[in-house]
Amino acid sequence: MLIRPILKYGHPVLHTPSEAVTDIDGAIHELFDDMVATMYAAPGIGLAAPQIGIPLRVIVVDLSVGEDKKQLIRLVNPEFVERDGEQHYEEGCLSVPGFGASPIRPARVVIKGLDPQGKEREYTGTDLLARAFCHEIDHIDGLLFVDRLTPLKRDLLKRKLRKKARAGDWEE
Ligand code: QAP
Ligand code: CO
Repeated sequence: MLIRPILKYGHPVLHTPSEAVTDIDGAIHELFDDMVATMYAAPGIGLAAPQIGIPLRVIVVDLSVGEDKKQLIRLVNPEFVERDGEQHYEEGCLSVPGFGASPIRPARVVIKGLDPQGKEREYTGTDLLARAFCHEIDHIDGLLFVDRLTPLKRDLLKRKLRKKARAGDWEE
């Protein structure tokens, strides 16, 4: 179980769609362990495999940040089953540290995927959990919250982020 470096805005892996997992083998179990350790260490409430440089469709979410074991969700190949309503709250991302913005997200989502044992699981999320699911599925599609803003806000934020990426200036 290793804490992995988190890639920052501008790294190509973050901006490219990830591949579906075909076999849930020991390497995937190790990936889950590393992702959970990295998320808790950050600390964060969600992480996707491309954020640690692995271009696979694997996500972890834990709104309790490790306080409550029952809240840890680990999914391979997650996809949407339903999306309803709208919410507009500020969100952030461990790959875009120090910046926040409010993309429009569904108020409620149902997603399905495979758990670490390969069993199909379905989760319903509202509010923050819905936002976390959307945010992490965006990551495996190569999208960051920045890409979900209105053109004006997006261009302004992207200009700041490109400047930071160029300066190699991500350490907080
Ligand atoms: C994804 O995000 C998410 O800027 C998880 O300086 C986003 O854990 C889930 C973080 C929206 C639900 C709603 C961000 C930490 C953590 C920062 C995170 C920062 C330090 C973000
Ligand atoms: Co993120």
